[in-house]
Parts: sequence; C-alpha cells; structure tokens
Amino acid sequence: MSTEAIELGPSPARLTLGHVTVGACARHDWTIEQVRVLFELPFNDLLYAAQWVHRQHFDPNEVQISTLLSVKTGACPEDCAYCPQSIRYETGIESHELLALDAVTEAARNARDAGATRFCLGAAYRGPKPKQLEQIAAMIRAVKALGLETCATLGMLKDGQAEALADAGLDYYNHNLDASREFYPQIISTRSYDDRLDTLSKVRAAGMKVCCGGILGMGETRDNRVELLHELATLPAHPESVPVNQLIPVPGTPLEGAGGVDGLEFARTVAVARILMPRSHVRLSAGRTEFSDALQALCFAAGANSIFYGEKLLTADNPDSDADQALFSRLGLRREERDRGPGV
Ligand code: SAM
Ligand code: DTB
Ligand code: SF4
Repeated sequence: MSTEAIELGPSPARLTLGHVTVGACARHDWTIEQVRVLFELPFNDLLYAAQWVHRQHFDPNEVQISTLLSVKTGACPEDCAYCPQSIRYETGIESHELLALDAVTEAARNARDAGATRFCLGAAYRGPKPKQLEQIAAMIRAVKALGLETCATLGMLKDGQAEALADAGLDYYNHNLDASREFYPQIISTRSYDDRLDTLSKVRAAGMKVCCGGILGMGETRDNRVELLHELATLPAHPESVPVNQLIPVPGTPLEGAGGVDGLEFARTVAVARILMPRSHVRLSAGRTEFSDALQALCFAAGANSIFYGEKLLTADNPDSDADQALFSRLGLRREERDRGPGV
C-alpha cells in the first residue's frame, strides 16, 4: 500500500490513521493515487474514517428516501449494455409511451403517503423532445405541488431544456457517469463520456442539483472503480446525490452474465465515496434485492444515507416496503425530513 499522506485543504478537523489523514471539508483536487490509497486501507480503518467523515455533516441515523417511477418505459434507441430498456435487446419488459399526468400524480401521492420525500421521474429517452419536455414539466409541477422534492432522469439535455425543467420546479436531475472514462466504451457506444459531462454542466448552469453516480459489477476492475470515484469527486461541484448501483444482470442484455461485485468491495466503494464527497448523499440504488440486511447495515455504517424505496425501480424489483421498514426499525434508522440535510 502506498504510504502517501492524504492531506485535505484548510479543514480544522482531521482524522489521521497511520499514513492517511482525512478531513471534513469538501475538496475537488483529489489525485487518483489518493483515491487508490483510500480503497486499499484496512477495512476497519476505512469504515472508521468514512463514519467519522459522515458524522461531520449528517445525522448517522437518518436516511433520505426517494421513490422512482418510469414515466416512459422501453424502446430506447441507446445501447447501454446493462439496460433492459434498450430497443436492441430482448428483455421482455413492457414498454409504454409517456404516462398521463393523472397517473403520475397518483403514484407520487402514494409515494408521499408511504414516506418518500423525493419523487424521481425516469424516461427511456436518448433525450427529451420539446413536446415530451412540456408534458414532463407539467408532471414536475404536479409532483412539486404535493410537497415532494422532484427529480428527473430523461437522458441528454439540449440547450434551454435544463432551464425549462428548472422553471417547472425540478430540484434534481439524475444523469450518471455509470463507469470510468476508461471502462465506459465497453458499456455504451451511442453517447460519449463528454456528452454526459456536457449534460451535467447544463444542469448545474440552470441552478439545479445534480444526482450522478455509477454502476458496480459490470466487469470493471478496482482501478476502474477508483477512476469513476475520482471523476465524480473532481467535478467542479460534487453531485449532491451519488447513486451507487449494483448491476442488475437482466437476461437478454449484453451484461446478463457480468461478473458482479463482492459485497465487501461494494461497501468499500460506498465508504470511499463518502470520504471523497463528504456533503453528498450517497444512495444505495439498484441491486438492493440481492443485499442481505447485514450488507445494507454495513453500507449505512460506511456512509450511505439514501435509498430508493418502493417495490419497483424503473422496470426491476426493489425490496418490499415492509422489509425496508423492518430493516430501518432493527437498525434504529429514521427517514430524513425534507431539506434538513446539509448540501440538500
Ligand atoms: N435514459 C436515461 C439515461 O440513461 O440517462 C434515464 C434512465 S436510465 C435507466 C438511469 C440509470 O439507471 C442508468 O444511468 C444506470 O445507472 C441505471 N441502470 C439502468 N439499468 C440498470 C441495471 N440493469 N442495473 C443497475 N443500474 C441500472
Ligand atoms: C440510478 O442511478 N438508478 C436508478 C435511477 N438512478 C434512475 C435506476 C435503476 C434502474 C435499475 C433497472 C430498472 O429498474 O430498469
Ligand atoms: Fe436508454 Fe437510459 Fe437505458 Fe441507456 S440507460 S438504454 S439511455 S433508458
């Protein structure tokens, strides 16, 4: 393991473990080598550092709750190798065009009544067309009127579209990097890494919060995970929300037989994300149905503090709400109330 000390900026609070010093302040100048050193820490040291950083900014027993709805499903022209919604793969999902406003409002009301504080609209688009954007803007207004935070993930945005979404009251835009720049070409060919960064900068310029993360278990190496987190943590501003997905290997997709990721490596990745982006919410996202309660508890201890709640993600299953409530109760976790967390 490298013995390089990881020094943070002008932070008054620091934690030193052997050769590694971590601080509480957000910084954007991490080097690849520093990220690698964090990944290679003894597990207990890494978890302790992550928990220490977590407690500088968050109540460690609060978890932010988001619910997803796929407002337009399937028949997507893109070729993302993990995705059941690409038109190129036979995955047996039920495609549908944009849902009616009433159906979206009702789903959002149910999510709110079940305890969610944020409602995320997902659409299987390369990017929204003007008419579609108008219809989605109406959905955002309706969800907002229910007192929920709003998030949307609609693919790439063209000039002016981020502003239109912000005007409708959109709080967050989700657009993942998904993989490191090095590994990305093995996963997607129809949009480039720079296309993604361009959409993220449009979202920022329009004044919205950014939700941006990636997927583990697609066959990437530890180095690729280091590079992905480095990319996220050196963006001009850290994403306020960082979804860490475990690949759901959907039959019919090119990644149906991908290698997956070991649970301890997943928890390590969460812990490093927590240390690198101390004020961000780190979300346990796709793949939780495969996690034991013990692994989820470990991830919360490593600094994860957000989940997708409700029995469906976009097309794939998510844990039963009853199971999540039981888990929260066993772990003494509480729902984070809206706008209470720092950075959100
Ligand atoms: N079409 C839009 C786009 O790609 O930006 C929005 C929806 S897309 C389904 C949102 C994210 O879901 C992807 O970026 C990816 O991180 C995640 N995702 C999709 N399929 C997945 C799978 N099988 N396992 C894990 N995550 C997945
Ligand atoms: C994110 O990072 N994960 C969510 C959300 N953002 C849109 C989506 C997960 C999708 C899992 C596969 C499916 O449900 O189709
Ligand atoms: Fe389409 Fe998004 Fe799926 Fe890629 S991830 S195929 S863009 S829905």
